[in-house]
Amino acid sequence: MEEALLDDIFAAILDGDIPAAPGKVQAALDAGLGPEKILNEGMIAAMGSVGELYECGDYYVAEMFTSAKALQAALGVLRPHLLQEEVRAVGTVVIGTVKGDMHDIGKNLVTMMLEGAGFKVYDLGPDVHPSRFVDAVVEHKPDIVALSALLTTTMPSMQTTIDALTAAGLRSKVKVIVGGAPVNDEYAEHIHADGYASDASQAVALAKALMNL
Ligand code: B1M
Repeated sequence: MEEALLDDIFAAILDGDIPAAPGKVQAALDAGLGPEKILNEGMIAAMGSVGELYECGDYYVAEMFTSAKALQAALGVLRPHLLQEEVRAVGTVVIGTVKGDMHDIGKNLVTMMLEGAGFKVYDLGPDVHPSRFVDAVVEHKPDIVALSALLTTTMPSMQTTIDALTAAGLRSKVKVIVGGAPVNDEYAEHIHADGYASDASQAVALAKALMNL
């Protein structure tokens, strides 16, 4: 029963079935499946397969895009179940996917989990130029700047964003954390970020640790 419900979600996202995906998630919630299980074993697992199909040439960008839309539609149903009650503002984060990179699903999940943990989050969206990060730091005075990148070709934009913060005299005023599929601890160290998180829960743990919470 549980497996069948997760398979339905997996299939709806893999097939890019935008109208069906939210209903499949609702059915799993109604049957008592936990939101994190639905997210990890149904939705994110399906996106992993989408990536594999793209890599071997069975899917094109259009299919990847439709699957992403189906996941986003399904996330609308899951969102309230992933969020805990906000108790207090524990810190402020400016987040964005770096310049040249349109992938925003992972970044949106990180945003959602940080908000759930009580952070005030300013989400600048995808494809964010370093100067926009600088402007947002001046405007919102965050404790943390969180950078996401999904492409090996856009990882260097993390470095240029950090360089822009340094040039603007802001680097010492914020902690910079980085994440996204091709990013790792070594790269974070190499660009002098303050930390790397492999997924949304780790991003929350890292943000809390940097705030000494
Ligand atoms: Co693209 N894409 N894509 N894509 N896409 C990948 C990333 C790819 C791995 C597919 C593949 O070849 N297997 C590949 C990158 C190869 C590489 O560079 N190593 C790729 C490519 C090549 C491309 C294009 C270049 C294709 C083309 O046009 N020829 C193009 C680039 C466009 C651009 O950005 N300039 C492109 C386009 C697209 C779509 C627009 C169609 C769509 C994105 C839609 C959207 O995001 N709104 C898309 C999709 C959907 C994917 C895959 C299939 C799925 C990504 C995703 O949403 N995963 C992806 C394959 C894959 O990842 N297996 C692929 C689910 C998400 C929950 O995971 O984003 O990893 P993820 O986020 C995780 C963690 O990484 C982490 O936490 C999240 C939650 O656990 N995390 C952070 C992320 N950000 C963080 C920030 C933090 C901390 C943790 O802050 C501290």
